[in-house]
Amino acid sequence: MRGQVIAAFGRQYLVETDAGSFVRCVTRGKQGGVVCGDRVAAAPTGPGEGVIASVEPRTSLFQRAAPHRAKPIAANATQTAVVVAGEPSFSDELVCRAIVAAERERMKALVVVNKADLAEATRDALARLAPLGAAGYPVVAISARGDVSPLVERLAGETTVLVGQSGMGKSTIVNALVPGANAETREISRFLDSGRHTTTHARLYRLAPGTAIVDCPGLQDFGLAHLSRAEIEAGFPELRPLLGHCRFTDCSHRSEPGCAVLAAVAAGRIHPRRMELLQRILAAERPAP
Ligand SMILES: Nc1nc2c(ncn2[C@@H]2O[C@H](COP(=O)(O)OP(=O)(O)OP(=O)(O)O)[C@@H](O)[C@H]2O)c(=O)[nH]1
Ligand SMILES: [Mg+2]
Ligand SMILES: [Zn+2]
Repeated sequence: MRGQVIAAFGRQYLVETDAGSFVRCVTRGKQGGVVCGDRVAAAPTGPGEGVIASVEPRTSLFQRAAPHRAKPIAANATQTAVVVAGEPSFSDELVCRAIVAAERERMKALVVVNKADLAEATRDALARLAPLGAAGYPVVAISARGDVSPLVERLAGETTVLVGQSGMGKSTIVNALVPGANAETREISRFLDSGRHTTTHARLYRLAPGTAIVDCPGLQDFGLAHLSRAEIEAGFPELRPLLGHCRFTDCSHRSEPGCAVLAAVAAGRIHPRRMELLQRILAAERPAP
């Protein structure tokens, strides 16, 4: 039988078959490496149970990575929605990093500012996200407790991964979008007395044929050790037309004469905060030899 992995917990996988049934699967031997969203072929081993025999080639693999350790998040997704909120506070560097990882996989990306009902904090959050808006990314304000329609418009026909720091309201958004999803949110987890991160594994929910969202555990960091210097630079779309136009081919865009990127910043065509984030990320992930 063929199907899609809709949840991955350790080495256990929940597979939704193309026929519409749910099968609890394991992998045999040292295959591993199965990710939420993977399309798989599985062999039944009992009622509602099976073994994953093979994984189909992926159209995308959204992942973060520490040096020598990849941390896959979701396979075959077409879009990343980074969820932030006015409260608790968020890191614009983490947002930027997640978007760079999405760009690497040719996925679309947008930022969702949740908790729009907290008006003052939301205004501040939107102001901090202005550089991303200027770079061309949609920035959509919603309240998971109220109106989520500005987000719904962006989801049609896509498989969207909801990522972000803990407590931003990803699972609350899922519950607003998917009747009966019952994703665990902070209130429920407090009640169950579980740990700090409310969501513990990625889970795919179908909204309509061809439209799905993936709820993920909260992230505290977003390593990009799997990306080259060039891939990190290309993760800033406003830089792409300039790359290769600096006087020196190995230009670091810090202080070199004839730097096309610094010229664009000086001319106000690139937001200085975006440059700052690029340099921070490059310094952390790809220190110059
Ligand atoms: N005021 C307000 N609170 C919200 C909104 N959406 C979510 N919250 C609250 O924010 C808290 C965190 O929500 P969750 O949905 O559990 O957050 P999460 O991003 O899934 O967190 P992790 O699973 O730990 O990554 C809960 O107390 C929610 O009730 C909103 O639109 N407005
Ligand atoms: Mg959650
Ligand atoms: Zn340069």
